[in-house]
Amino acid sequence: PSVLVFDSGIGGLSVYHEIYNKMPNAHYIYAFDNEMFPYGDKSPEFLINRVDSVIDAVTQFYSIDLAVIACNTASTICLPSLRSKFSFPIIGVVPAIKPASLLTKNKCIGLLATKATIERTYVTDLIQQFAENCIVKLLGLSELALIAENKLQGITVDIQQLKELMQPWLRLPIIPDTIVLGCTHYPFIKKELQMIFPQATFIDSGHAIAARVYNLLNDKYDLKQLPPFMTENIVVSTYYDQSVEKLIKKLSDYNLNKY
Ligand code: DGN
Repeated sequence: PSVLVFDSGIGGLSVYHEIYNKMPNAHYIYAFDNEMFPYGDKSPEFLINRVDSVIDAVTQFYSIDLAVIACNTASTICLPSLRSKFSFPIIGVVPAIKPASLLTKNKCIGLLATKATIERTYVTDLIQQFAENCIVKLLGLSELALIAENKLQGITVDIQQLKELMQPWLRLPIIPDTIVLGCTHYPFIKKELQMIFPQATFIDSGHAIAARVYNLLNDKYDLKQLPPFMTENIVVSTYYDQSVEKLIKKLSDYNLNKY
């Protein structure tokens, strides 16, 4: 089976990584919209059209059995229109509020995401539905995704800068003991975030998404019986520049090596 993983940047790689570990014998196409990165400051209307047209362009070249919108910012807004347009299953990522509510001991959860994600009614509804008995602190930041992108390109994370960004939570009388990484870029800077919140448990959605993808595809293909997929995995970007060149080199660590 051929799986498309999509994000605005390299964040979706954290999700891809989980899926690949569970299902190494599928074929992967990783598409990222670096021309329009970051998505966190774009309007819902813009994102609906843009994601639609990027996915559409990819399907002109590759046949897709399942697509993962590995971007919270896009998933909270684009899924209905994508599902009405494309016939293959489309899985989105949403912040892991529900598992966080089951894990928290001090009943204080932190949700770290892009500004766009924390403003969505989708997220407010999730909180109301699953974390009503908890205090949920929202922190929408536009800088973090870029910090994660830079880290993947070899630029060390400035812990002092990160600490500044986390001030709103560091000043709280009760600090969240469970922090939801509501943007797929953030697992890449989990180690640094953990240094700032040493007591906290961090949760992202990658593992759950991988299980979902596996189950859906396993119904159609008997995955255990499938031979290893021999075709190279593919990376597609919407804009080509030197930073993409550097990234592509880096992507070979993730078994994604063809541009
Ligand atoms: N990785 C994306 C997300 O999960 O929301 C968005 C990052 C961005 O474009 N700012």
